[in-house]
Order: sequence, then C-alpha cells, then structure tokens
Amino acid sequence: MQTSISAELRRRFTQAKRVLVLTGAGVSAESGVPTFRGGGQTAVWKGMPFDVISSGEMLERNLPAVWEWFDYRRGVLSSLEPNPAHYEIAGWQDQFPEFTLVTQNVDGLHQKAGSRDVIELHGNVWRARCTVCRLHHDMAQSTRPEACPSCGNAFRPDVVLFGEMLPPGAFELASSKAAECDLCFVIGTSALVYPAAGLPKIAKQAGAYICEINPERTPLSDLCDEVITGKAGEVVTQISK
Ligand code: BV8
Repeated sequence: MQTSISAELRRRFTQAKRVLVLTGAGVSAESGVPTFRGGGQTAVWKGMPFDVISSGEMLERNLPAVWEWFDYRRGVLSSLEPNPAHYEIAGWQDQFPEFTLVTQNVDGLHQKAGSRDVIELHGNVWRARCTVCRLHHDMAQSTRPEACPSCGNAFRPDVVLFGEMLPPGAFELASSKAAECDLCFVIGTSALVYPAAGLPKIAKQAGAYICEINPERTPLSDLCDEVITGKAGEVVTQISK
C-alpha cells in the first residue's frame, strides 16, 4: 500500500505537457458531500437506491420525486465549501501547457474553487433545463420556474440520469483529451459508472502515466502505473511540493 508520492510521479509532474484529471464523489468527501458508495453502502433516498431515483426512467414516471431528490441534494450542498484538493487542482490549470479537468460530480465545487472549463460529464445540480427546448436556468440565483418561459414545458434537473446520454460533445471532448494526455490522475472515483470509467483506459492506451488517488482500490487500480492510497485533500496537495 503506497501512501507517498514516487520520485517518478514528481518527475513526470514537473515535465508533463498535457495533463488530464478525472474526479468522482471522493474528491468532495472532505467537503462533507456524501459519496454514493462508501463503506460498502449505496446511497438510498426514501428506500430507493440512488441509481433508481437518479434514473431517466424515474424522471419519465415521477418528475416531482426526482425534483425532491435534487432539491435535497442542493440543500446539502448549499452550506458546503471546496476542500484543499479542489483548490490544488484549480491551481494546476495554469501549470501545464494543456490541462483538462473532467468530473462526474454535479456539485459545482471544482468551479467554486476556481477551476475553469470543467467538463461536467453528468451535469450540475445548480442548473435546470427545459424538458423540450433544453433552455437552461441557473438554480444558484433563483428557485426553479414552474414552466419554461420560452415554450411553457416543464423544467428538469440538468443532470445526466442513469440510462440517459451524456451532454452533447462532453464525452467526445474528454476522450479526445484523454487520448492526447501524457499524465492522467484518477481521483476519488469507484470507477463503476460508464462511459466515465472508460477514460483512464483511453489515456493508458495512448501511453499516458496513470495515477490513482483513493483510500480504497478500485477496478481501475490494476491499470494504473501508480496507486496512492489516501484521501484527496491530503495527497493531491503533496504532489507539487
Ligand atoms: C449512458 C448524476 C448511454 C446524477 C450520475 C457499460 C457497462 C455497464 C453499464 C453501462 C455501460 N454503459 C452504460 C451503462 C449504464 C450506466 C452505468 O454505468 N451503470 C453502472 C452503475 C454499471 N451508465 C449510464 O446510464 C450513463 N449513460 O451510458 O447512456 C447508454 C444508456 C443505456 C445503456 C447503454 C448506454 C449515465 C451515467 C450517469 C448517471 N448519473 N450522476 C446524480 O448525481 O444523482 S452517476 C453518479 O454515480 C456520479 O456522477 C458518479 O458517476 C457515480 C458515483 O461514482 P463516484 O463518483 O465514483 O462515487 P462513489 O461514491 O461510487 O465512489 C467514491 C469513491 O471515492 C470511492 O472509491 C471511495 O473509496 C473514494 N473516496 C472516499 N473518500 C475519499 C475518496 N477518494 C479520495 N479522497 C477521499 N477523501
């Protein structure tokens, strides 16, 4: 079990030209954001596993229930702040000729820490969009309007639910950056949800050095050149030191 950062990683970090970071719920855990799968448990809402309430099928059947779930999620997030891992990663964006941050998180904490051009593979809970004309509405500023001011149809959370396609172009852009990167960090993800979990494989096939940071091993660990067992907030801040 490696908890320290290798000389190899330090060398590659100082010489990297194109860096890609993929994050999951674990990078927000030290901010107090509940993860989906921790300690063998799966998050449950009103008796429903999260991948049931967070499914396209549930949205078709019961949009108000889905709204209630994401209203609760925004409620939890409203008092939470980015942690040192978010701020460190935000600092990396100006350290490399090319830097790409891809997240599965819908909490907006990377952006709150100063990260720009974040590729949000699964959307963002602070946005709503019209179910028909896809007009976006910013939830951070105001509550959600009952109906779309443009076409009168219902709004939905602007997140990608299970069984739904990712935002147009998001995965294509992320996978093209993964195919070009020379250093790839995989931080705080259980790597069970696809197509997101496929990105490190694309980077590996392109010859990148893959470093995983997670207190637990994941299905990706064997693919990685370096697995650092630890919390993002404690490890990520040590890499550039
Ligand atoms: C799609 C938004 C086309 C909503 C989310 C291929 C194979 C098998 C299945 C599929 C496949 N392709 C598609 C599927 C179906 C499905 C899927 O992957 N199912 C899984 C469950 C098997 N994928 C989809 O439906 C995707 N759409 O593919 O469309 C299509 C459609 C149908 C069929 C074919 C093709 C859409 C997926 C997106 C769903 N929306 N989020 C919401 O937030 O509610 S997914 C959501 O769950 C998150 O965004 C994230 O992606 C995932 C949770 O994973 P993590 O973020 O990794 O969090 P988790 O809690 O699991 O793990 C936390 C980790 O952190 C742990 O490892 C822990 O050890 C670590 N940790 C804890 N503390 C720390 C830490 N690490 C560092 N520091 C710490 N302090």
